Amino acid sequence: MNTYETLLVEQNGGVLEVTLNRPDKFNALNTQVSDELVAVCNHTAEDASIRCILLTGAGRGFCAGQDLAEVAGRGDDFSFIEHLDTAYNKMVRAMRTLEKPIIVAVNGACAGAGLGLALAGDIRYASEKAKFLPAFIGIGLVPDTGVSYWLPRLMGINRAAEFLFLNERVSGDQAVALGFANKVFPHETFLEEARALAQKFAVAPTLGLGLTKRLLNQSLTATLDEQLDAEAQLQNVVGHSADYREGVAAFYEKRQPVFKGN
Ligand code: LHQ
Repeated sequence: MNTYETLLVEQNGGVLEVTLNRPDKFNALNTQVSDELVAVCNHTAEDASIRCILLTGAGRGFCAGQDLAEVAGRGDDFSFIEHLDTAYNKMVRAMRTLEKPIIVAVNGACAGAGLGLALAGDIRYASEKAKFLPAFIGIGLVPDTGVSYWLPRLMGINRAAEFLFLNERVSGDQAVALGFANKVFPHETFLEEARALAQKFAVAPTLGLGLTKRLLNQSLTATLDEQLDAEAQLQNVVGHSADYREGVAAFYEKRQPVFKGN
């Protein structure tokens, strides 16, 4: 396993629990954090014993977005393009192309590129203490880290415009109503709920989940014909897998299936 300085990383069974660990900075992002998250995704892709990632934050915040101390006052030669390409965009791409589920457990403030990080996961559970804030326009920036991609798709373009233009601060309940968080739980239990879901995924057909994620990713820009073709292609892959054979056998034998992930 790699060593990480900005993350706590612990494997429990088939779940890799990853905690953003800069609590004094509300887990604000810098290039090191995003590089380490890319390394976590690469490691997870290669290690068959990891079948799900659970991502959360240490302390009061989930992630306050860009660490402003690192970019404030940078001169005209600072390239936002280069910074985003080499840091946060790489992180989003690594998370979306990782063909294993990523659960994001939002424990507190989730702002700016931190919102983009949360949206790059597959399922979001929120604590009652979570608050979501675009933050970008608050400092005169446009959305980045995929936020302008996900929000119109998840909540509709009219609600996305309101949320982004007004820089609204919304609770977990509001995030569920708007369609970008899945569930909210009391702060005391929400991480246990997220862990329980992660353990479920850790014994699920991992290949099937991964290829479902691939289908969902491509559905966002595909035609119906393209999607039907992709479904048929990928069904032909999982349809020859050990987990499919086990699933059907367990159904007829009236027992719980034991999925190995392949
Ligand atoms: C922070 C931060 C932070 C450093 C709280 N940085 N210290 C941008 C630029 C360049 C290229 C790439 O892309 C981006 C994308 C972006 O992410 S833009 C958006 C950047 N983020 C923000 O503007 C959010 C700023 N923070 C906030 O609005 C609030 O702090 C939130 C809503 C996160 C939390 O509010 P509160 O619970 O009221 O806590 P607080 O404001 O008191 O903050 C706690 C501490 O965390 C505080 O430090 P201090 O030493 O005073 O206790 C903050 O300065 C620090 N902190 N966010 N992004």
